[in-house]
Amino acid sequence: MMLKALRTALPDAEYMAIAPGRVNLLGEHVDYNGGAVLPAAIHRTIKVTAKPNSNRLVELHAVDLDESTIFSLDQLALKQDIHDMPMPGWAQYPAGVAHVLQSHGYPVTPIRAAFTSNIPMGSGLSSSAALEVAFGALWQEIGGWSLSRLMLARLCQEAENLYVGVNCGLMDQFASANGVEGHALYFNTHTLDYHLVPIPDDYWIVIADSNVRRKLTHSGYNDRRAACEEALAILQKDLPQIRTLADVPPDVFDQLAGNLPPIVEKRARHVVEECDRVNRAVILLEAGDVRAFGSLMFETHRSLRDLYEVSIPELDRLVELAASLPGCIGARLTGAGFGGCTVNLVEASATEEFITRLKLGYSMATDRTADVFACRVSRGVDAYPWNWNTARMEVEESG
Ligand code: NG1
Repeated sequence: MMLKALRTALPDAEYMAIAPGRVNLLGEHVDYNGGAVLPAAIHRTIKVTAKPNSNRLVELHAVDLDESTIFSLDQLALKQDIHDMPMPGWAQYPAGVAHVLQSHGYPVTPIRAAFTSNIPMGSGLSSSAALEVAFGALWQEIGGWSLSRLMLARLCQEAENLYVGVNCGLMDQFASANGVEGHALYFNTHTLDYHLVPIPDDYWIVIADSNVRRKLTHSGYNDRRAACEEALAILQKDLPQIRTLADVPPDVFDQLAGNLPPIVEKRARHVVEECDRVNRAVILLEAGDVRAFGSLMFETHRSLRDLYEVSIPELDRLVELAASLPGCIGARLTGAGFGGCTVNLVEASATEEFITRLKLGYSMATDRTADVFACRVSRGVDAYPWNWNTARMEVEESG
């Protein structure tokens, strides 16, 4: 379906880029506190096809929204289309990437492009990062520049921070750019070092979308960031050597926690303990102790609910229901919170029944329907020359 619509929108495409969304297995709200995270790229993607233009214009068609816009590569700072009207919100992601690439000296090729996505929007699966990374890789492929995937992710993050105006960490773009099939990425957001952690293939990652679109994400997210900054500044008086909250061991935090205002203490405690959980979790996963890893997912959910206070009743219901179902060894909200999805770790043989029963339980406990799906852990972004007449449609359709 995705490819047919793309072919209709741009039959003479010459390039294709595919970028995945991501789910974060552990390490929530630590990527802006210098902690390590454990995301995995998922088998839900954004696909972009493109053909170079002979003028200075970028002509974009969002197939799923059936909306189009045209903007000039010479006037990106204005965030306007060629009729001097504000660009649609979705166009700011590719425009932001083009702007940042140009400002770093990479010549961006004007294009006609169409894109489609099966990553649910606004649900914590990083559809925006995938959109940025897809366009970044596409322009890189057309331009033929050598640019590491890490650098590409950083430029896309810069686009999101400075152009779109969302002050996010690097996790999302990193995962979309660097994902590896069957593996989570243990990524230190301070040093930018990472290594691969295999996910055992007798377990499935199951995502449950509460279908509560996120509200107050912006203000809630920024409040949490501000509390973390306040905590860091206070703790640095006693611990001048620390650069981020991730540098504070939990036992040291316990000794100094009384110096923090109560709300700030709760927020910082989540971060300090979550950083510690991720480090323990990786050792467990590498030792094959998936069950103990799953327990840490439940712990993270409690911490996000009670200390960081970013859960909502619907996400709590999904996690409680999951915990009661056979074969589920871990569940928690994923992403920023305030709505969106949970991530569940489920024994392969129990996955089908888990999905059916979770959906049923959720619709009985709330007046909503959840979208629940198992997902394969996929590779990161890819971009290459494309020709519809020689394309291997069946392979690409599954990617
Ligand atoms: P989601 O919820 O996937 O948008 C957000 C941030 C991440 C990270 C998580 C919390 C954006 C675009 N991304 O992710 O960088 O901080 O929250 O761990 O805001």
